[in-house]
Amino acid sequence: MDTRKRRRNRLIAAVCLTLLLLIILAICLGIIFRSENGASSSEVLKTTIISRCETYLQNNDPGSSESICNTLWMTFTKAFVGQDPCAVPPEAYNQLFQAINNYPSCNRTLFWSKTKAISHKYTQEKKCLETLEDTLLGNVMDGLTWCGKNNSNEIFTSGCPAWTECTMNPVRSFWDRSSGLIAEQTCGAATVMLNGSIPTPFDPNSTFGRIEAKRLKYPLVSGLTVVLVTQTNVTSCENDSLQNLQRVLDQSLTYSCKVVLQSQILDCISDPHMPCGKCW
Ligand code: DVN
Repeated sequence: MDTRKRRRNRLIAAVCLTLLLLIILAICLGIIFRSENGASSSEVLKTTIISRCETYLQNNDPGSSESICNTLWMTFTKAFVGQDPCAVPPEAYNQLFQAINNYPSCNRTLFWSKTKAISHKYTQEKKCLETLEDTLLGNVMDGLTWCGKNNSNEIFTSGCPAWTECTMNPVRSFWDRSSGLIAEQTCGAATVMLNGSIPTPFDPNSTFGRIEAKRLKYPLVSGLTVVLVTQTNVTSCENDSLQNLQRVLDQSLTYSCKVVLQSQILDCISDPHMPCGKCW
């Protein structure tokens, strides 16, 4: 009996030791894997955001407090970390936008829709107008993806809900909130660059159509100029979707529309002596 008991105890001890060794091996492999593959996605995102923030402030607001970028990161992550990635409403970012709220001065806001590249090339080269992505938060977040998950401190930069998968995802809610705020803060004459090479330059389901156009209110805003960017001169400002835009706008706003060849804008951008007003 004793021999059998001793043999059974030795087997149990061997199994426990094996399990313990496997657990230690798994932890070591995890640490090695992570160190070999560098930082976690959360650390990569934080580094990207903080460095973009610091670069933006160095270029645009050198005297600003050093703590702004950490405040940006902290209030940004509070909006979505630990949350279902399809249950993050635009209001989740309220604290972030209360902390960081720089907007273009009057007469300088440029909206855009399906013209991202040329709009940004224009604002970055000519410095006359500013898009949302030329503000601190828009600049820092442009092109990034992020989400969290229920009851977890993890931050993911892949595998997040797509733009149309669910409307209250962290990325889309950020852009909806920031777009609404820049429109509400717009004053004086506003401009929008629309794409004259597509059938509906004004898409009511776009961010500009759903959110921004509706928030341009007289008398804070005096009017809207549409710059209809075309490759050839076949498009006109009489396009049906532009008639629809005029119906969506506050009827007290002045409205104008101008067809402009993309080549004219690009020539203007590339000529540092050409004043902004000559680009269209
Ligand atoms: O006025 C601008 C600016 O203020 C911005 O905040 O909103 C306006 C531009 O948004 P928009 O009117 O929807 O214009 P677009 O060109 O249809 O979409 C702008 C961006 O939103 C796209 O470039 C996408 O961003 P990305 O991935 O290129 O960095 C994103 N987007 C819009 N619809 C999307 C989408 N991304 C994926 N799937 C979609 N269906």
